[in-house]
Amino acid sequence: MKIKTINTLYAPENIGIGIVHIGLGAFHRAHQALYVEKNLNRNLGGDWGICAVNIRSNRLLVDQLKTQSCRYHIAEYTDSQHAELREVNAIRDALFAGEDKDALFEKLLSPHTKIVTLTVTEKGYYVTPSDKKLRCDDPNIQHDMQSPTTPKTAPGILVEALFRRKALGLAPFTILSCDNMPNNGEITRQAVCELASLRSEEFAKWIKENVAFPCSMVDRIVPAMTDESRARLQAELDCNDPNAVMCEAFSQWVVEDNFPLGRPDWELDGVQMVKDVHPFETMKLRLLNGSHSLLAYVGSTAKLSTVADAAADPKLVVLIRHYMTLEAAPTLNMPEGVDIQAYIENLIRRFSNDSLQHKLTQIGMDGSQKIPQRWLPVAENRLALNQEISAIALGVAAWLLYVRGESVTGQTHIVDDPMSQTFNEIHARNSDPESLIREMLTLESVFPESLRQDEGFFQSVLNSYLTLTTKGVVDCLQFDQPDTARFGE
Ligand code: CS2
Repeated sequence: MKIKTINTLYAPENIGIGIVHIGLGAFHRAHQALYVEKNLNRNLGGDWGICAVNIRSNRLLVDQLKTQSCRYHIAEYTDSQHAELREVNAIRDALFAGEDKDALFEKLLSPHTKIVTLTVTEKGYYVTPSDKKLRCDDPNIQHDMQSPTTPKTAPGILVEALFRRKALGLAPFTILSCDNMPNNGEITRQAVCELASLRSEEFAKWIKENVAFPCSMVDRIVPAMTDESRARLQAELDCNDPNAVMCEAFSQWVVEDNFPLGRPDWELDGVQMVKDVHPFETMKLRLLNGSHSLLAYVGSTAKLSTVADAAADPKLVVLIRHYMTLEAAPTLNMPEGVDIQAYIENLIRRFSNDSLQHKLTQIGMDGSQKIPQRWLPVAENRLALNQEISAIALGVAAWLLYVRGESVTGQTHIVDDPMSQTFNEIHARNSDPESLIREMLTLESVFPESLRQDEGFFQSVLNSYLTLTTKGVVDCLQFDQPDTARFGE
């Protein structure tokens, strides 16, 4: 095994905090914090250190990080023989802001805080996946409406912090979403402004006019850490760090360049600072994340456990090649200079990285929040042109089966999704597949109107569901290897 180690070059104790990050998980540690680390290394210091915060879960990680002055390691695996082990000190403080958020507000109200970044997952924005409107009926949002000074949600925290900054005459920080949603900056703005307008229209108008919500596309495969992966890091890299993260070598970050209070000179650290992130976001969401979700749901009906297992199955590779090349790619406005064929082949290589034990169940969680941006715009777009959507139909069918919580052969699994209760109820009252699929496809928060009304969509999903449940997954995987010369038709 070839291991390269990279150490911090600056003095961590001299770093100022300019960024507050909400959502301290493995992804943040392996992605954004790495770009900040590179920036601090290159500049031999600076004031763009991070205060990383968890507002709901994972207090243990915060406590553990603090016991080692927030220093941790990233293990980047190119393959099972090549890895880079990097020391990271970019996170300068960590907070768990459960019931008591005073320390968090102190940071958010500091004039030194110029940027607030977020990785709170799709559901952490409290918007309805199909139309991206704030979910005012959610109990946590209701709480934040009634008690705005003691908020529980990320949008509520941002609104209260902006309110207090405005009252103090402090310029508002820039809010940068780093979650996998198209137009993530706009979605964040929408959630924050809707909540703020309940306090006063004038305040919401002030936010609209004064707060920047740049969009960003984030990309790096970072499986959740497990005892097994920690043991591997120890055995293979001699890394005995409970807070270490393991990920692939690939990393990409494309950020809309809109930071009124300034930003790190990230363009020198490999970040693509651009005017319009949208083509990058849709490309990545529909191709990478869309294929991931296909592998997760179809792969789990084939009883596979990791992405690498699924990518080792030739039939599943044909499925995602078909999906990407023939269904998703023709719906994209590709970013300038990107060779789509090479992008697709590179994704398949990345999925085959067998040193990452990326569990299909991790990708399968929160499907109700993910598939509306990964597959459904592709389906809408293609059905409007009378084009086939067989891979997406199979994906939706496999997902609808997955959320039953019980496989065709009777094995049960946990359905980790904010809508799991609804799925349970729908499955319980529909033993007949036709009525089941009909009712599922009427879910307004998931399916846009055009798909809810599309008989062709219903039939395709139903056919796949019937084949999946009566004949099995192998019969569903009769896709032809796409002829790449036909690409873009
Ligand atoms: C995955 C993503 O869990 C999921 O839904 O599709 O976390 C994926 O690994 C990243 O977006 C890759 O950049």
